[in-house]
Amino acid sequence: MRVVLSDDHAAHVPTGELYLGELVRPFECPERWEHVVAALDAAGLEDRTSPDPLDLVGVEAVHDAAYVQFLRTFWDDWTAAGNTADAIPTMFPVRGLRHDRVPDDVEGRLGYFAIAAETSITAGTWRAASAAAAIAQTGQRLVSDGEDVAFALCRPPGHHASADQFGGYCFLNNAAIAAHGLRVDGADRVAVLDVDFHHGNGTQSIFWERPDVFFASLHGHPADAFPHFLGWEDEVGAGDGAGATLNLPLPRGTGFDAWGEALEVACGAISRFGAEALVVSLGVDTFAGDPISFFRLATDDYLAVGRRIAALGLPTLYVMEGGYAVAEIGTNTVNVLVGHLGG
Ligand code: SP5
Ligand code: ZN
Repeated sequence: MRVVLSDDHAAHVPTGELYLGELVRPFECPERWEHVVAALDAAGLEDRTSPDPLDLVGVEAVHDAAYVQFLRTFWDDWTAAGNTADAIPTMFPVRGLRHDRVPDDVEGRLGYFAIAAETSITAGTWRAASAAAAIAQTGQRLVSDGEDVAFALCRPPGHHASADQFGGYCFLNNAAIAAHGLRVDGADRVAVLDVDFHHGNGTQSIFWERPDVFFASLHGHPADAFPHFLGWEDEVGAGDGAGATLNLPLPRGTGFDAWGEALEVACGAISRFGAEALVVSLGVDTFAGDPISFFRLATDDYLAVGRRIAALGLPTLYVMEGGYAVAEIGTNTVNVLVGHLGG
């Protein structure tokens, strides 16, 4: 299996994460990447590729140009204003406030383009986030050019990033960029299967009105879990995209029996949709030992996840999303890939 990855992920190292009233060591950390690479080594998945340069046209097909410009230039503006610490948004254009005007003020713009205050922007955020998007694009092109399956080891993750907002540790929506790229490079219908513990609000919103990209997500019910404000089962898409979104929210304590049944439902829907290519938003924060999530999957279950996805028989790009049980993230992630390959 081709694996696309880059050391540039290490440029994004936030100092702290605002969590339950404290600044804690961020759950989304560079060690996650190291453990995945070590597990790839251990499994003999050593066919490594560096990303091609970022294709900005492909990025701006799913993100607003003004948002991309914000991400690229924000750190310079923030430091020019005299700030030295990581940037944490504190005020947002919520109910009753306007979001048709972008503030000039650096703090105002930070909140305008954000969904949550647990995600910091640092000096190296653009470097890492743009490299992650380039990794997804390179993996996508490998699949479009005929690889059966590839793995884009993206960090930071992407599925919470919408057309114009960051948060949930995400800046550019790597999976959405790849899904759109698969369309451009020849697949008439593409599916995104999001198996991260959290609802992929960004991916859903990007494809909400599109009939050509099916989005299916298994996740902790938004009544109980981040991102709190999207991911109910009555969200099915709109306009031309009505029926091309499938949400399978699941309760606290969900183990592999119930989770696997939901995966079966999602896979059935993807087959009926007639997808010609697949992007998997691969988060392993469904693991029982995950520190911020509440499903109960075991390490061996991930082999069965990969086998079921492979049975779809689609050209597939796996894109790394979440997973915060750092010591186990490598084995859990690689088990999906090994299962896909028939192990
Ligand atoms: C890509 C990804 O997995 N992003 C997840 C971002 C979640 N950030 C918010 C975490 C807050 C979790 N609160 C859990 C409280 C447990 N008592
Ligand atoms: Zn997650």
